[in-house]
Amino acid sequence: MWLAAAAGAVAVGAAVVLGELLAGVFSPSLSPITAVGGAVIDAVPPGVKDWAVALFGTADKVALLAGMALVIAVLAGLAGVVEDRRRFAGIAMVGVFGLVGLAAVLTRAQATFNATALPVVSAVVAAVLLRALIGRLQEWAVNEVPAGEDAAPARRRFLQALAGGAAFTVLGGALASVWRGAAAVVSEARSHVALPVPASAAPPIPAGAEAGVDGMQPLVTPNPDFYRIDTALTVPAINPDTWVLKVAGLVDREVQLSYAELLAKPLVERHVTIACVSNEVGGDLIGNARWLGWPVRELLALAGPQPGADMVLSKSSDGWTAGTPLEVLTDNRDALLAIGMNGEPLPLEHGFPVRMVVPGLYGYVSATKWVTELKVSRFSDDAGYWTPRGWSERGPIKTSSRIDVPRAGRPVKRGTVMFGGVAWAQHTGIAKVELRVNRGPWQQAELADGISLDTWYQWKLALELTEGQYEVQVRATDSAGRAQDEQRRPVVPDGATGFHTIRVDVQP
Ligand SMILES: Nc1nc2c(c(=O)[nH]1)N[C@H]1C(S)=C(S)[C@@H](COP(=O)(O)O)O[C@H]1N2
Ligand SMILES: [Mo]
Repeated sequence: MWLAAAAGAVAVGAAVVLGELLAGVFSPSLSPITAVGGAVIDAVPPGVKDWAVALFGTADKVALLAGMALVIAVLAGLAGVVEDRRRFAGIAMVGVFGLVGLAAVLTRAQATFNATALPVVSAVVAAVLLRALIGRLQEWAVNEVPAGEDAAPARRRFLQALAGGAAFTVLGGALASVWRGAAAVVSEARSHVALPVPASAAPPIPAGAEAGVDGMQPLVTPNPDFYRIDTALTVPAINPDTWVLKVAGLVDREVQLSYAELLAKPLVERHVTIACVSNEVGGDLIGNARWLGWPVRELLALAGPQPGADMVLSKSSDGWTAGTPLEVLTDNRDALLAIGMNGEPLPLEHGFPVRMVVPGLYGYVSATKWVTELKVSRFSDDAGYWTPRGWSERGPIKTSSRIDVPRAGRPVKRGTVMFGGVAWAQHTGIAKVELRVNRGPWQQAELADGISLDTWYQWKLALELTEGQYEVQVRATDSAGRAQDEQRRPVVPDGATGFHTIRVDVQP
């Protein structure tokens, strides 16, 4: 019975630790343990909370985690014993644990679809491990009865698997808790950041900026839905109190900036749509947010770039770099050292405490998250992370457009069919969006007001369509009169081109 209980505890322990390690890799906000703990905190009556705080003081969270570990271990041990008595009964218990995890994840404020993956993965892994361990234990028990000497290999197999699982749980658990600790300290620091009132507020969103088509993506992308692209295996956890940005290289004087100093600067708030060079035509690696920050040109002016410099190599705490034309960082556009995203301090995944946001350039040459250094340099002397890996040295965003409605694969009814989507030409603006059906004449769509030249624009067009299959394409023209490139090109080396093309199935 005790061995079966140990098997249960190890199976579930290893699976929970795996979930935490995966959360460490992908995003701290996915942690199932954090979700369950958060749900417990929300669910207990205030009296119990007061009692816990009085009893454990600032160690209340550690006490909660220890309590959760104890409860999980006891229930998991029980699952082992039950599985040993009746096949699949323990697995059913593990399934219930998974459902509890899933429910906890779904009740969190920032619930996302991705967050549901980890409790499911953990439950499946726990069930497989439990079955494997109990299977070996039973083999050993069966062999022991008729002939004692046959028991040795079966016993070894069980004990080895048990020890392996236990070692993974302990070592993985230690690693996960170090990550957790670092991320928790930084999340706590982030929650205490009070974003200053901007000296220059974002211009209000024009009343006509929403095209008003059902099923379109929101004009301003909520933080939890904002695409995330980076090379960071674990999200860097940077304490804002110790963060400093160094400006060095070809400058008259080196400058250092602390987080507190940055917050005290006259900040500006602007809507800017950023995009990834890996965004396929029609893809979703693009998002629009309201960024709060200090213009990079003001910081560079303090340092005084020297003649001959033509690039700024921004570096992140994990060593990633981007090479941005000096000209773009010093012209009149709102290239920002950003600290806020849609009214919140930057989320950890999006570069907390400070990142760069540069209107008009793809992220890989401009949008350095967790930024810690700006080295004023020359393109002939330095290169950003992706340039030696086959991507272009320069990465201006290409004018493009996307059809969001009707959704791919969703048949529509004949008659008036509403089309809607977005178009962007950052820092130039969009002048015109057109659609064509089955390569017929281009028809001009109704273009919504832009928030600014640096954001995407929504558009819509109602077309009369009879039953049948249609190919619909979209084309944007920027405010300088340049139509988007028709030629289909892949994302490498400097961004995809071509018209977003969808098939529409119109039904009677
Ligand atoms: N430190 C760091 N910053 C980075 C990257 C990275 O890999 N590491 N990727 C860049 C790329 S390729 C893009 S498209 C944007 C994406 O920003 P987001 O994840 O906030 O949407 O971040 C940029 N900043
Ligand atoms: Mo990117």
